[in-house]
Amino acid sequence: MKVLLINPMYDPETLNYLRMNGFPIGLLSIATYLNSHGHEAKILDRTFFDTPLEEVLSAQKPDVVGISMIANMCVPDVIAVSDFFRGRGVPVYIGGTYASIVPEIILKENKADLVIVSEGEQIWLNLMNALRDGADPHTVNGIVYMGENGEPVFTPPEPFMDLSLLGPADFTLLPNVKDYFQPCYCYDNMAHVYLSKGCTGNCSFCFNSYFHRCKRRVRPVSVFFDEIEYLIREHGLETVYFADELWGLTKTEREEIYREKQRRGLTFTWGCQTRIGVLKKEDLREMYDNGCRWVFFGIEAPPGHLAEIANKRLPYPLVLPTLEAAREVGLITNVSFIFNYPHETVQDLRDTVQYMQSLPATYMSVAFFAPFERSALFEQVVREGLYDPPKTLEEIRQGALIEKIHSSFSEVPDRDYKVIRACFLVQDLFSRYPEQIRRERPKSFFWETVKTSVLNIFSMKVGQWLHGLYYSAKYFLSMVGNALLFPGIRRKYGFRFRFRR
Ligand code: B12
Ligand code: SF4
Repeated sequence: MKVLLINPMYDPETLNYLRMNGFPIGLLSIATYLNSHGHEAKILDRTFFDTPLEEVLSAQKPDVVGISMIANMCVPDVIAVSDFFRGRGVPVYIGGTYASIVPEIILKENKADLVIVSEGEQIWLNLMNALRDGADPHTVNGIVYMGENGEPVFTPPEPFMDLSLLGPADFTLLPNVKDYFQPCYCYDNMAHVYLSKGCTGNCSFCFNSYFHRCKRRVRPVSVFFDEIEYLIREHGLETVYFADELWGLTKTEREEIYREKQRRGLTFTWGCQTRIGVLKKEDLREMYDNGCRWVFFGIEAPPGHLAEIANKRLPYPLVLPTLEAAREVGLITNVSFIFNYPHETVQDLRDTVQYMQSLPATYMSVAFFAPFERSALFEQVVREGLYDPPKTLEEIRQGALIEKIHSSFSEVPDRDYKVIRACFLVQDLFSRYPEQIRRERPKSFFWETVKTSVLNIFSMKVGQWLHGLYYSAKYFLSMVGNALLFPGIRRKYGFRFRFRR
């Protein structure tokens, strides 16, 4: 079967970044798997190529089109692409992390022939084999389709696949591999590649429990390194961001990574996201010695009842020593927190601010809680009547601006949240990398960001760049304004700038 897998473009109304690159890893994996089983799959990444769809259709003549919907930031293009192909008789299947949690809405608006829930490779193969053999695709597991009575029908879930059946992703499916590379902290030519999928955690706000069923699986390390080695040798990849939710859970796993990296003589730098409690000081040192330069820890709430709401289950006494150890061995650390938990009080936010300011992390990221369908916290806020969930794709699209508080779940005024978040952002602008990194890469985060933005002019259309510049300037000014113009709010939460941490 001829399959065209499409990564949709961002919604220009909600895209307030200059550019967000990143391999469409899920699509690459599905296309590679289909091709290795006798189908003919191609990828069109509309974040780079806005070739008119008429041209795409006449050049490729796909039997089926697949659209990836990993988040709510691409809804208008998902609709446009789907309407175009379905209007010309080509079936459209939609999948990805976000599509998986809102299949009913997609189907009720008649934007797909079916939605694929969770991991796509095996389900796609089963669907394509069914179509090739003239069988009914609705007999395939892991999909949702519109039943005759106008209600969505879920087929039984497809068991997770054995990841050792997946070979290295075929990057030749992307004609512009280098365009995906970007700077990350003070390191260049970075791309996201994944070694493991899923996480053992069950945080109440996260998509993991539904999407990965709290299971974590690891690919063969040699396959991961085949991908990296190809990207380094053919395209000059220098830095890897592990796209894993929970990197390096066991010592055996970490040691296998280091051994394989050394065996192949690869010297790339890298970073990852993991959990407090997984890594001791000697592990962090080993990571640094093996090229790691940054670690992202999701902390999300201070110890106490907010942590219980988040169901984070962190070993809190280890937070401070882990961050101190990471700093000492030379790793950049980024810790994330969530504001706007249901029923959060002014005192809760004060506690969160004090806790955050007590941590020796290089960066602190703040996100405003926005409920993900099918997560425990989503169910809670709907049950308590605090949240009226989106019922249409248009309402989903409206919810895509991440720095906006779409629904307030707490008694803290929105202005206070915005001011405190802006204070952390401004503080981060002046944060300093650990000494070892400053010696290795004497670059400033602030000036590197400015440089990247300017260089982006050359890789984007002028209109696109001006649009991005307008939003970025607006975002920057509102951030600085919020951080500096409300000293009363800063005092209310005991926020004091800690520059040059
Ligand atoms: C790398 C990454 C990116 C990259 C590349 C994204 C891309 N095009 O693949 C970049 C940096 C561009 C990015 C951007 C964003 N991301 Co992102 N990203 C990730 C990350 C870390 C890894 C994804 C990955 O490659 N995994 C490995 C592959 C194999 O898995 P996969 O992508 O899930 O693909 C499988 C299935 O989803 C399914 N599938 C995927 N696509 C399709 C398509 C079809 C047709 C079918 C049938 C199936 C299918 O099958 C695939 C193979 O098994 C995940 C976190 C995570 N670890 O999952 C977040 C994640 C997907 N991102 C997220 C978010 C919120 C965003 C942004 C909105 C960030 C922001 N705040 O601006 C944007 C939105 C981008 C958009 N297009 O709308 C959320 C989505 C949550 C949700 N349920 O909505 C996640 C889950 C992080 C999180 N925990 O919050 N992201
Ligand atoms: S630890 Fe991270 S990935 Fe795992 S369930 Fe919690 S938020 Fe999700």
